[in-house]
Amino acid sequence: MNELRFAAFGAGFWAKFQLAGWREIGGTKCVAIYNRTRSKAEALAREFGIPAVYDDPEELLCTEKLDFADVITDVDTHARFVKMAAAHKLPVICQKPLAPSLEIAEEMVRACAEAGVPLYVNENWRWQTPIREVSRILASGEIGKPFRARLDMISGFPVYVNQPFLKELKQFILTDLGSHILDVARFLFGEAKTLYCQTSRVHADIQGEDVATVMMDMDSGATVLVELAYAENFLERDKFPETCIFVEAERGSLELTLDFGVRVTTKNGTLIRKAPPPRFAWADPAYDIVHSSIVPCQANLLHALRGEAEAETRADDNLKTVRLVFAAYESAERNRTVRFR
Ligand code: 89Y
Repeated sequence: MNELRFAAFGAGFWAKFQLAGWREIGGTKCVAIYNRTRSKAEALAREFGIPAVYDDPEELLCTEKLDFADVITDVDTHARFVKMAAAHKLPVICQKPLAPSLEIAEEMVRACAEAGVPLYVNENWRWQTPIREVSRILASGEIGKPFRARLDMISGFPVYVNQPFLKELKQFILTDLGSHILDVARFLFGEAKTLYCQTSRVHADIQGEDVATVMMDMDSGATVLVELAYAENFLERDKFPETCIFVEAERGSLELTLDFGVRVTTKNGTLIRKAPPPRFAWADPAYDIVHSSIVPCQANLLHALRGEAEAETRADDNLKTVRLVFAAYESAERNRTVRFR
Protein backbone atom coordinates (compact mmCIF):
# COMPACT_ATOMS: atom_id res chain seq x y z
CA MET A 1 0.00 0.00 0.00
CA ASN A 2 1.29 3.49 -0.85
CA GLU A 3 2.61 5.55 2.02
CA LEU A 4 0.65 8.73 2.69
CA ARG A 5 2.87 11.79 2.32
CA PHE A 6 2.44 14.52 4.88
CA ALA A 7 3.93 17.78 6.08
CA ALA A 8 4.31 18.69 9.75
CA PHE A 9 3.58 22.29 10.71
CA GLY A 10 5.38 23.08 13.96
CA ALA A 11 8.56 21.82 15.62
CA GLY A 12 7.80 22.37 19.32
CA PHE A 13 7.74 19.91 22.23
CA TRP A 14 4.93 17.70 20.91
CA ALA A 15 6.09 17.56 17.26
CA LYS A 16 8.95 15.22 18.07
CA PHE A 17 6.66 12.68 19.73
CA GLN A 18 3.97 12.85 17.07
CA LEU A 19 6.63 12.28 14.39
CA ALA A 20 7.95 9.33 16.41
CA GLY A 21 4.35 8.06 16.63
CA TRP A 22 3.97 8.18 12.83
CA ARG A 23 7.27 6.33 12.41
CA GLU A 24 6.10 3.70 14.91
CA ILE A 25 2.85 3.07 13.00
CA GLY A 26 4.30 2.99 9.46
CA GLY A 27 2.26 3.77 6.36
CA THR A 28 3.13 7.48 6.23
CA LYS A 29 6.12 9.54 5.23
CA CYS A 30 6.84 13.02 6.54
CA VAL A 31 8.19 14.75 3.42
CA ALA A 32 8.40 18.32 4.72
CA ILE A 33 8.39 20.30 7.92
CA TYR A 34 7.59 23.96 8.52
CA ASN A 35 8.51 26.06 11.53
CA ARG A 36 8.67 29.83 12.01
CA THR A 37 12.11 29.37 13.57
CA ARG A 38 13.77 27.40 10.81
CA SER A 39 16.57 25.96 12.98
CA LYS A 40 14.04 24.05 15.10
CA ALA A 41 12.53 22.47 11.98
CA GLU A 42 16.02 21.64 10.70
CA ALA A 43 16.85 19.83 13.94
CA LEU A 44 13.74 17.64 13.67
CA ALA A 45 14.34 17.11 9.95
CA ARG A 46 17.81 15.73 10.76
CA GLU A 47 16.45 13.50 13.53
CA PHE A 48 13.59 12.07 11.43
CA GLY A 49 15.16 12.15 7.96
CA ILE A 50 12.64 14.69 6.66
CA PRO A 51 13.91 15.85 3.24
CA ALA A 52 12.52 19.41 3.07
CA VAL A 53 12.43 22.28 5.57
CA TYR A 54 10.46 25.52 5.20
CA ASP A 55 9.90 28.70 7.18
CA ASP A 56 7.17 29.78 4.76
CA PRO A 57 4.05 27.58 5.06
CA GLU A 58 2.52 28.75 1.78
CA GLU A 59 5.70 27.91 -0.10
CA LEU A 60 5.63 24.43 1.44
CA LEU A 61 2.01 23.88 0.40
CA CYS A 62 2.66 25.13 -3.15
CA THR A 63 5.82 23.03 -3.58
CA GLU A 64 5.17 19.67 -1.94
CA LYS A 65 2.93 16.86 -3.15
CA LEU A 66 1.00 15.89 -0.01
CA ASP A 67 -1.81 13.60 1.15
CA PHE A 68 -2.40 15.41 4.45
CA ALA A 69 -1.15 18.11 6.80
CA ASP A 70 -0.34 17.58 10.48
CA VAL A 71 -0.69 20.86 12.40
CA ILE A 72 1.36 20.73 15.63
CA THR A 73 1.77 24.45 16.32
CA ASP A 74 0.55 26.47 19.31
CA VAL A 75 -3.21 26.87 19.64
CA ASP A 76 -3.30 30.48 18.44
CA THR A 77 -2.02 29.54 14.99
CA HIS A 78 -4.12 26.39 14.44
CA ALA A 79 -6.84 28.17 12.47
CA ARG A 80 -4.32 29.81 10.14
CA PHE A 81 -2.60 26.56 9.18
CA VAL A 82 -5.78 24.48 9.04
CA LYS A 83 -7.42 27.00 6.69
CA MET A 84 -4.27 27.17 4.52
CA ALA A 85 -4.20 23.40 4.17
CA ALA A 86 -7.94 23.30 3.44
CA ALA A 87 -7.45 25.92 0.71
CA HIS A 88 -4.99 23.46 -0.86
CA LYS A 89 -7.66 20.72 -0.58
CA LEU A 90 -5.61 18.75 1.94
CA PRO A 91 -7.10 16.66 4.75
CA VAL A 92 -5.84 18.06 8.05
CA ILE A 93 -5.00 16.71 11.48
CA CYS A 94 -4.80 19.41 14.14
CA GLN A 95 -3.35 19.29 17.64
CA LYS A 96 -5.63 19.81 20.61
CA PRO A 97 -6.91 22.20 21.86
CA LEU A 98 -8.46 22.89 18.49
CA ALA A 99 -8.77 26.66 18.93
CA PRO A 100 -8.63 29.51 21.44
CA SER A 101 -12.42 29.93 21.25
CA LEU A 102 -15.50 27.95 20.25
CA GLU A 103 -16.21 30.42 17.41
CA ILE A 104 -12.75 29.90 15.88
CA ALA A 105 -13.06 26.12 16.24
CA GLU A 106 -16.42 26.28 14.43
CA GLU A 107 -14.89 28.40 11.67
CA MET A 108 -12.13 25.80 11.19
CA VAL A 109 -14.67 22.99 10.92
CA ARG A 110 -16.71 25.06 8.44
CA ALA A 111 -13.64 25.93 6.32
CA CYS A 112 -12.70 22.25 5.97
CA ALA A 113 -16.29 21.19 5.26
CA GLU A 114 -16.56 23.86 2.54
CA ALA A 115 -13.25 22.75 1.04
CA GLY A 116 -14.52 19.15 1.13
CA VAL A 117 -11.61 17.89 3.27
CA PRO A 118 -11.74 16.08 6.61
CA LEU A 119 -10.45 17.77 9.77
CA TYR A 120 -9.31 15.46 12.55
CA VAL A 121 -8.01 16.25 16.02
CA ASN A 122 -4.95 14.62 17.55
CA GLU A 123 -6.86 14.09 20.81
CA ASN A 124 -4.95 11.20 22.29
CA TRP A 125 -5.92 11.04 26.01
CA ARG A 126 -8.95 8.81 25.41
CA TRP A 127 -6.57 6.33 23.70
CA GLN A 128 -4.58 5.66 26.88
CA THR A 129 -4.50 1.93 27.64
CA PRO A 130 -6.12 2.11 31.12
CA ILE A 131 -8.83 4.50 29.86
CA ARG A 132 -9.68 2.07 27.04
CA GLU A 133 -9.91 -0.64 29.73
CA VAL A 134 -12.35 1.50 31.77
CA SER A 135 -14.41 2.03 28.61
CA ARG A 136 -14.41 -1.71 27.87
CA ILE A 137 -15.61 -2.57 31.38
CA LEU A 138 -18.38 0.06 31.30
CA ALA A 139 -19.55 -1.22 27.89
CA SER A 140 -19.53 -4.84 29.14
CA GLY A 141 -22.32 -3.98 31.58
CA GLU A 142 -20.41 -5.68 34.41
CA ILE A 143 -21.18 -2.89 36.90
CA GLY A 144 -24.42 -1.68 35.31
CA LYS A 145 -25.42 1.89 34.58
CA PRO A 146 -23.13 4.55 36.12
CA PHE A 147 -24.86 7.17 38.29
CA ARG A 148 -21.78 9.12 39.34
CA ALA A 149 -18.15 9.41 38.29
CA ARG A 150 -15.08 11.40 39.21
CA LEU A 151 -12.11 12.01 36.93
CA ASP A 152 -8.98 13.54 38.52
CA MET A 153 -5.77 14.75 36.94
CA ILE A 154 -3.98 16.48 39.78
CA SER A 155 -0.25 17.06 39.78
CA GLY A 156 2.53 19.41 40.80
CA PHE A 157 4.65 18.44 37.74
CA PRO A 158 6.32 21.56 36.28
CA VAL A 159 4.64 21.41 32.87
CA TYR A 160 6.01 24.91 32.14
CA VAL A 161 9.57 23.64 31.74
CA ASN A 162 8.88 21.77 28.48
CA GLN A 163 6.04 24.05 27.40
CA PRO A 164 6.94 27.57 28.60
CA PHE A 165 4.06 29.17 26.66
CA LEU A 166 1.62 27.51 29.09
CA LYS A 167 2.63 30.16 31.64
CA GLU A 168 1.43 32.90 29.30
CA LEU A 169 -2.02 31.45 28.55
CA LYS A 170 -4.81 33.58 30.00
CA GLN A 171 -6.93 30.43 29.90
CA PHE A 172 -4.66 27.62 30.97
CA ILE A 173 -5.66 24.38 32.67
CA LEU A 174 -9.12 24.00 31.17
CA THR A 175 -7.81 24.50 27.62
CA ASP A 176 -4.56 22.57 27.95
CA LEU A 177 -5.64 19.68 30.18
CA GLY A 178 -9.41 20.13 30.46
CA SER A 179 -9.68 19.56 26.70
CA HIS A 180 -8.34 16.06 27.30
CA ILE A 181 -10.20 15.15 30.46
CA LEU A 182 -13.54 16.59 29.34
CA ASP A 183 -13.11 14.63 26.12
CA VAL A 184 -12.54 11.47 28.18
CA ALA A 185 -15.67 12.30 30.20
CA ARG A 186 -17.67 12.48 26.94
CA PHE A 187 -16.01 9.29 25.67
CA LEU A 188 -16.96 7.34 28.79
CA PHE A 189 -20.24 8.94 29.86
CA GLY A 190 -21.74 10.70 26.82
CA GLU A 191 -22.89 14.29 26.47
CA ALA A 192 -23.58 16.84 29.21
CA LYS A 193 -26.90 18.56 29.86
CA THR A 194 -25.53 21.12 32.31
CA LEU A 195 -22.12 22.23 33.55
CA TYR A 196 -20.90 24.17 36.58
CA CYS A 197 -17.25 25.11 37.15
CA GLN A 198 -15.00 26.87 39.62
CA THR A 199 -11.39 27.86 38.92
CA SER A 200 -8.47 29.34 40.82
CA ARG A 201 -4.78 30.11 40.43
CA VAL A 202 -2.16 28.81 42.85
CA HIS A 203 1.07 29.61 40.94
CA ALA A 204 1.81 33.32 41.29
CA ASP A 205 3.93 33.44 38.12
CA ILE A 206 1.38 32.31 35.53
CA GLN A 207 -1.40 34.16 33.69
CA GLY A 208 -4.23 31.66 33.72
CA GLU A 209 -5.97 29.29 36.14
CA ASP A 210 -4.13 26.17 37.33
CA VAL A 211 -7.00 24.63 39.31
CA ALA A 212 -10.47 23.80 37.99
CA THR A 213 -13.43 21.77 39.24
CA VAL A 214 -16.18 20.94 36.77
CA MET A 215 -19.48 19.27 37.60
CA MET A 216 -21.74 18.00 34.82
CA ASP A 217 -25.17 16.41 34.63
CA MET A 218 -25.05 14.01 31.73
CA ASP A 219 -27.89 13.08 29.36
CA SER A 220 -27.64 9.56 30.83
CA GLY A 221 -28.62 10.93 34.24
CA ALA A 222 -25.12 10.45 35.69
CA THR A 223 -23.27 13.21 37.53
CA VAL A 224 -19.65 13.61 36.44
CA LEU A 225 -17.07 15.56 38.42
CA VAL A 226 -13.74 16.55 36.84
CA GLU A 227 -10.93 17.79 39.11
CA LEU A 228 -7.86 19.38 37.54
CA ALA A 229 -4.79 20.94 39.15
CA TYR A 230 -1.24 21.83 38.18
CA ALA A 231 -0.66 23.54 41.49
CA GLU A 232 2.45 23.15 43.62
CA ASN A 233 0.56 20.84 45.86
CA PHE A 234 3.30 18.48 47.06
CA LEU A 235 1.38 15.26 46.66
CA GLU A 236 2.69 12.17 48.39
CA ARG A 237 2.47 10.26 45.09
CA ASP A 238 2.61 12.62 42.15
CA LYS A 239 2.05 10.46 39.11
CA PHE A 240 1.87 13.01 36.30
CA PRO A 241 0.13 12.57 33.92
CA GLU A 242 -2.06 9.70 35.12
CA THR A 243 -5.80 10.20 35.30
CA CYS A 244 -7.62 8.63 38.24
CA ILE A 245 -11.23 7.62 37.70
CA PHE A 246 -13.89 6.43 40.14
CA VAL A 247 -17.25 5.25 38.83
CA GLU A 248 -20.26 4.36 40.95
CA ALA A 249 -22.84 2.30 39.10
CA GLU A 250 -26.04 0.38 39.80
CA ARG A 251 -24.35 -3.00 40.29
CA GLY A 252 -20.83 -2.06 41.31
CA SER A 253 -18.00 0.37 41.21
CA LEU A 254 -14.84 0.79 39.18
CA GLU A 255 -11.64 2.53 40.05
CA LEU A 256 -8.66 3.47 37.90
CA THR A 257 -5.85 4.05 40.36
CA LEU A 258 -2.32 5.38 40.12
CA ASP A 259 0.03 2.84 38.51
CA PHE A 260 -2.69 1.69 36.11
CA GLY A 261 -4.65 -0.48 38.52
CA VAL A 262 -8.23 -1.16 37.46
CA ARG A 263 -10.37 -2.36 40.38
CA VAL A 264 -13.88 -3.59 39.73
CA THR A 265 -16.10 -4.26 42.73
CA THR A 266 -19.42 -6.10 42.47
CA LYS A 267 -21.39 -8.34 44.83
CA ASN A 268 -18.80 -11.01 44.05
CA GLY A 269 -15.91 -8.97 45.47
CA THR A 270 -13.12 -6.93 43.95
CA LEU A 271 -11.26 -7.95 40.81
CA ILE A 272 -7.95 -6.15 40.37
CA ARG A 273 -6.35 -5.88 36.95
CA LYS A 274 -3.41 -3.86 35.65
CA ALA A 275 -3.69 -1.96 32.39
CA PRO A 276 -0.25 -0.42 31.86
CA PRO A 277 0.49 1.41 28.62
CA PRO A 278 3.07 0.05 26.17
CA ARG A 279 6.53 1.61 26.52
CA PHE A 280 8.25 3.16 23.54
CA ALA A 281 11.96 3.96 23.58
CA TRP A 282 11.28 7.36 21.96
CA ALA A 283 8.77 8.45 24.62
CA ASP A 284 9.81 10.83 27.39
CA PRO A 285 9.48 8.61 30.49
CA ALA A 286 7.84 11.49 32.39
CA TYR A 287 5.04 11.52 29.78
CA ASP A 288 4.96 7.78 29.00
CA ILE A 289 1.23 7.22 29.32
CA VAL A 290 0.38 10.18 27.09
CA HIS A 291 3.12 9.63 24.53
CA SER A 292 2.16 5.98 24.13
CA SER A 293 -1.45 7.00 23.42
CA ILE A 294 -0.27 8.97 20.36
CA VAL A 295 0.23 5.63 18.58
CA PRO A 296 -3.36 4.24 18.63
CA CYS A 297 -4.75 7.76 18.15
CA GLN A 298 -2.72 8.41 15.01
CA ALA A 299 -3.30 4.82 13.80
CA ASN A 300 -7.05 5.51 13.99
CA LEU A 301 -6.59 8.76 12.05
CA LEU A 302 -4.49 6.99 9.43
CA HIS A 303 -7.26 4.37 8.95
CA ALA A 304 -9.71 7.24 8.53
CA LEU A 305 -7.47 9.00 6.00
CA ARG A 306 -7.33 5.77 4.02
CA GLY A 307 -11.11 5.48 4.18
CA GLU A 308 -10.90 2.23 6.17
CA ALA A 309 -12.52 3.39 9.43
CA GLU A 310 -14.32 6.27 11.12
CA ALA A 311 -12.01 8.60 13.03
CA GLU A 312 -13.00 8.80 16.70
CA THR A 313 -11.69 12.33 17.02
CA ARG A 314 -13.24 14.14 14.07
CA ALA A 315 -13.20 17.89 14.58
CA ASP A 316 -16.99 18.19 14.31
CA ASP A 317 -17.26 15.80 17.25
CA ASN A 318 -14.43 17.53 19.10
CA LEU A 319 -16.44 20.77 18.91
CA LYS A 320 -18.58 19.28 21.70
CA THR A 321 -15.46 19.02 23.88
CA VAL A 322 -14.44 22.59 22.94
CA ARG A 323 -17.97 23.73 23.89
CA LEU A 324 -17.52 22.16 27.37
CA VAL A 325 -14.15 23.88 27.86
CA PHE A 326 -15.49 27.35 27.11
CA ALA A 327 -18.74 26.71 28.95
CA ALA A 328 -16.56 25.95 31.97
CA TYR A 329 -14.91 29.39 31.72
CA GLU A 330 -18.30 31.03 31.31
CA SER A 331 -19.67 29.18 34.33
CA ALA A 332 -16.65 30.04 36.50
CA GLU A 333 -16.75 33.69 35.48
CA ARG A 334 -20.47 34.12 36.17
CA ASN A 335 -20.67 31.59 38.97
CA ARG A 336 -23.66 29.90 37.37
CA THR A 337 -24.67 26.68 35.70
CA VAL A 338 -24.53 26.55 31.90
CA ARG A 339 -27.41 24.60 30.34
CA PHE A 340 -26.88 22.92 26.97
CA ARG A 341 -30.53 21.85 26.58
O1 89Y B 1 -0.03 20.01 26.88
C1 89Y B 1 -0.47 18.96 27.68
C2 89Y B 1 -0.92 17.75 27.00
O2 89Y B 1 -1.51 17.72 25.94
O3 89Y B 1 -0.61 16.65 27.76
C3 89Y B 1 0.03 17.02 28.96
C4 89Y B 1 0.54 18.43 28.67
O4 89Y B 1 1.83 18.32 28.11
C5 89Y B 1 0.64 19.32 29.89
O5 89Y B 1 -0.62 19.52 30.42
